[in-house]
Amino acid sequence: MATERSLILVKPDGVQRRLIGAIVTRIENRGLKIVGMKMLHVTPELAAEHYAEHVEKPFYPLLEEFITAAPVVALAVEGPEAISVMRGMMGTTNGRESAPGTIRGDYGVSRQMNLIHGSDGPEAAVRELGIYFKPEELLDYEPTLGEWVCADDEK
Ligand code: D4T
Repeated sequence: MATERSLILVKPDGVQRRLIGAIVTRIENRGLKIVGMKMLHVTPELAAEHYAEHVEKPFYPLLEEFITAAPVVALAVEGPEAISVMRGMMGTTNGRESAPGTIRGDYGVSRQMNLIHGSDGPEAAVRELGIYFKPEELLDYEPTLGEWVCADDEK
């Protein structure tokens, strides 16, 4: 078991629909630790860096238009297996197919406007955290309730 960090974005639709609080609350309630948080406007250059694997895909122009259309909230989220825990909480890409109980399944019906991004593996997490955060913007602290979230051998 490993403590991991994941790059999470509340996408422009989540910001515009006033779901920042609902999404952050779910992350906190799950017991994950927020170690970085900022609001920013994604530029076309940043979008191309983040979505490098999709830049040549037919849907990319619309994806770029969407992700740059309003601010996002970027979060660095830490916890035991935080990457897969967050992916599970997010649900599948298309909100229409996402299970109830997931963020996308509870709040969305769209494939593009799917509210949240989360790193899909350890390498992606390191790369994406490096895109959105300077090292000094990721904070180390001991959460007061940490010892009641999971056992020492799960950290
Ligand atoms: P992200 O990367 O935003 O967390 O979403 P996923 O990991 O769930 O999905 P993805 O990488 O396959 O797609 C990235 C992003 O592109 C949007 N998209 C995707 C789109 O607008 N049209 C499409 O046809 C596809 C496949 C949705 C998420």
